Amino acid sequence: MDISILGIPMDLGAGRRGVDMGASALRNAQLARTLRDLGHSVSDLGDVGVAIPETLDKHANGGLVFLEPIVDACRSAAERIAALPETAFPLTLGGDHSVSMGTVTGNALRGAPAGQGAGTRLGLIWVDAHTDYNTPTSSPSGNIHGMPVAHLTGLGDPRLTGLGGGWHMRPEDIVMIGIRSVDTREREALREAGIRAYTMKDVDQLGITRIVAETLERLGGVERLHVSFDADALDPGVCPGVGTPVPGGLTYREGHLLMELLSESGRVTSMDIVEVNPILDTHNQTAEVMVSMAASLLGQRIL
Ligand code: HAR
Ligand code: MN
Ligand code: MN
Ligand code: MN
Repeated sequence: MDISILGIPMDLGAGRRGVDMGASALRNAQLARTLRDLGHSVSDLGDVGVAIPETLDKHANGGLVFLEPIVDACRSAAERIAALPETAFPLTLGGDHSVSMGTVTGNALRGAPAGQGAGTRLGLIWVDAHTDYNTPTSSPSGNIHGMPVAHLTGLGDPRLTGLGGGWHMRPEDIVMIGIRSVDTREREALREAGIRAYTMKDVDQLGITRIVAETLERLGGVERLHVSFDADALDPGVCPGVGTPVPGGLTYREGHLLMELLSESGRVTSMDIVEVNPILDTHNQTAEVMVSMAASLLGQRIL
């Protein structure tokens, strides 16, 4: 596979500093070399430009903290990804999870004819402790990393919902896995939208194997799948370097099995790794675990 790595070193969407260094930590954990050793051709496209928070005035624009620079970074990421050939596998490195508004949009627009509302159908597998389905009015924090999924489906602020020029995700094309932290108003909105979310209770009861089978069947009509992997989906014991840890997460093996089974499907065409926070990490463990997750998704096997 031709893998294109793109960094988006942005922590403007998170409530605390540090995930802007996530892309660097993932590169330092031998991401490119690991994927090359699997036989892939890997090109690192460098980073998208992101404003430096210390140079900005931290104000909330209609309930959205750092809205304008986040829109700019997401737009740059979307443009870079949309311009990649359809055969490339974009592997995007956050940054906080608000970068996914740019990466998912860019992947949907890849190979699509230009124009208002253009964009292809893309399945979204959201691996996260959180559902990230807040809107500016429901968000308890104003932090945009809690809002990307809502905006991808067209709910929320027009400056963020407009990144795809009228393209939006269909809620029925979204499946969430690893969920264990949902705000009250998010819960209602998710139910209303009909987004399938597998909680940690579901992981315990059904197991990853059945969840992946159901996910692939639910997304059966969608040709291309994007995996957006928030490091906090994994248990804080496995990935301590995250800004919003929630106990009771996926084990190391549950994470790998999820990636291995998705890899075997042959249908995943792009991936994000987000929310890695080296300031809060121990010896870059979280970045190393996330590199190993990417390797499993991209074909690494035990035997
Ligand atoms: N739900 C909370 C909020 O909106 C926190 C969610 C953000 N944390 C994340 N996202 N890491 O996955 O503020
Ligand atoms: Mn997230
Ligand atoms: Mn999260
Ligand atoms: Mn378990």
